[in-house]
Amino acid sequence: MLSFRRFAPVLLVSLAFLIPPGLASANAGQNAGASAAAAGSANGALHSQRVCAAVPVGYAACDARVVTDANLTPRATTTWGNRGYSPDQLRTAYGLSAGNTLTVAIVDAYASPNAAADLAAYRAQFGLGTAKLTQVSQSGGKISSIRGNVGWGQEEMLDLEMISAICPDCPILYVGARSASFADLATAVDTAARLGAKVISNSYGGGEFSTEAGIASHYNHPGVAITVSSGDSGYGVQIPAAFNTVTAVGGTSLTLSTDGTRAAETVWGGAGSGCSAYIGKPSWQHDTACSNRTVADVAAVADPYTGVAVYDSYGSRLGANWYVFGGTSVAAPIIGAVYALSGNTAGIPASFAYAAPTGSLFDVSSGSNGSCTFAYLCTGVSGYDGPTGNGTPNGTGAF
Ligand SMILES: [Ca+2]
Repeated sequence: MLSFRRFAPVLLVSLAFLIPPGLASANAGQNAGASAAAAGSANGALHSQRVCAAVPVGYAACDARVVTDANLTPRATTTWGNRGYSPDQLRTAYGLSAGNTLTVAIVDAYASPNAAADLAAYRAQFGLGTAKLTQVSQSGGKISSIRGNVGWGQEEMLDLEMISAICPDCPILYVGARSASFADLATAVDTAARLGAKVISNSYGGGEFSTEAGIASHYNHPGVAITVSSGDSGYGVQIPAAFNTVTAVGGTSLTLSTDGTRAAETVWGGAGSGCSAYIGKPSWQHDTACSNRTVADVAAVADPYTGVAVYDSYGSRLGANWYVFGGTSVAAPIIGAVYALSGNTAGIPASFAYAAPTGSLFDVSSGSNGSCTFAYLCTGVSGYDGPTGNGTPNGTGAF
């Protein structure tokens, strides 16, 4: 009896891996439905776990979530096995093909010592060719001066791999901050711009505070598209997504048709949205419920239960290096790479989605990330809404 009790949970977890490859999309669809039922609770009945610890004001946490078993142990496998969307699936869903190849920077705290090797393994699995990867510290020095951190290291791999998935030929610059303080992360963003990146993707955030405008200036680089995850805690706003010179990227649940095109895309219950407490409204935003900056501008897939494949060996055991990740940390680099494909980063690129050609964005119009006084701030509605902004990519025309 004792041995049965000990083995039963293991059996259940093992069975969960026996989903036939052909059912991966159908499985994602089922999961999306269940996730919608648990809207507003990123820790709902289905299981995923944040990979970065919560932090005090003035610091950031990464916005990545890993799919886990019922005990919140990450579900890791030794092969991809069609678990989590592949580069081909993401590009097909969003109508993307080869395009421009602007240099994309990723800014995160800390660094994974296995980053180059793990990125090579991911790209080999999906036939993406050799990465053009450069890694530097927040001051532009050696990446070896930046210490490792498993949670942030997984965030780094998610970011590097999403850029690779959407724009395989884009050079990638990784800039590692020496801590998760906004002071250090902001320095890393300035360094990324100084070193010539035309896109800077940021998949992290922290609570707003009254003197945050002092940080905001570091996220203002005209001529560079700066994408930022909107957060994974449902309705509510965090920085740097709240800064009005960045493209705030919300999150969706994405399901695919049998031909690989988008079957449905709805608001992910964990996506952040709402009105900034301190940052003024940019001239291109015209929604009426926020007198200040409204989050978000656009969106992409973020629901862990319709999540993406990620390869990471730094946080894994026994060679089980394939994971499924979600969080708006997935969405920010996807949108960053779409800007790189478009080749257009003039001025403040966050404004582009507000003047997008007809049909160049998919208008998400269902789902919710919480409750709010003005419905569009926390609900997918026709036209602009908080959780998904102006919508998700249909090609690169809106970017
Ligand atoms: Ca909408």
